[in-house]
Amino acid sequence: MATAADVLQMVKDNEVKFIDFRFTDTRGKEQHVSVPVKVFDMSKFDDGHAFDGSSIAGWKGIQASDMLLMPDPNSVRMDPFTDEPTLPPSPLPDVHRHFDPPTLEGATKVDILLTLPPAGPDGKSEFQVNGVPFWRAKPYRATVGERQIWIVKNDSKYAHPFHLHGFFMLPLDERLQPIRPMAWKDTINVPVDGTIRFLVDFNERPGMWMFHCHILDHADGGLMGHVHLEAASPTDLEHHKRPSGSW
Ligand SMILES: [Cu+2]
Repeated sequence: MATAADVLQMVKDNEVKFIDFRFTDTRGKEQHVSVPVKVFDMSKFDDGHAFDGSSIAGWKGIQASDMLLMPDPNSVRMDPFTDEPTLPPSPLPDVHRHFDPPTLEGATKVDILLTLPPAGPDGKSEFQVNGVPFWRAKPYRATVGERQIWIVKNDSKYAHPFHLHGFFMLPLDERLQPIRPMAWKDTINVPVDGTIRFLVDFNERPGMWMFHCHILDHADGGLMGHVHLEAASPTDLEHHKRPSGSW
């Protein structure tokens, strides 16, 4: 538990020049107001910091928008992204989300080999996924409700941050057990001469989903692919409907 006194000590120790008060509005957008350190003292923790909330969506109009922001000493952090030493209260959660390990039994295995064959007589080279660059590849297939375990081996002399659209990936170890602590990943690096393994749960949203190396030159050079996720029943498609014109 940090106290107001701890915060003032932190200000002193780090020669902080500005305090950035941050809060999240009703719609989940982060808002902030910066003040020079000379107007920041113990009274801010008792009296709050007065500000005008009229510019915040969904809050009161200008005639009724005087508000008080009450700093929480427990949420204080040094801001690493400013030139001047700045204290923003921008807390990271201490407790991460818990989830039960998904069932791996019955998951379909998909082997992926990433290569960069030597350049041809024309001097051109292309990255390949299972022996073909993106422009000659057929989509990989899955059906809604299917779990797949992808084993992605890198035989090229470049690392490839592997990114899959639309679904998160659960990293697995050599025994195909979840790596602890478990985390759903958006991108997983495949090191040079390395292999990654992950579980993906294609549980909704049929359609064409892309995967690619997140080094965009590699993606452009052929290291991309598609997963054609087919609907298992008409209700899968219901879920996929969007208002026209939006994507
Ligand atoms: Cu790459």
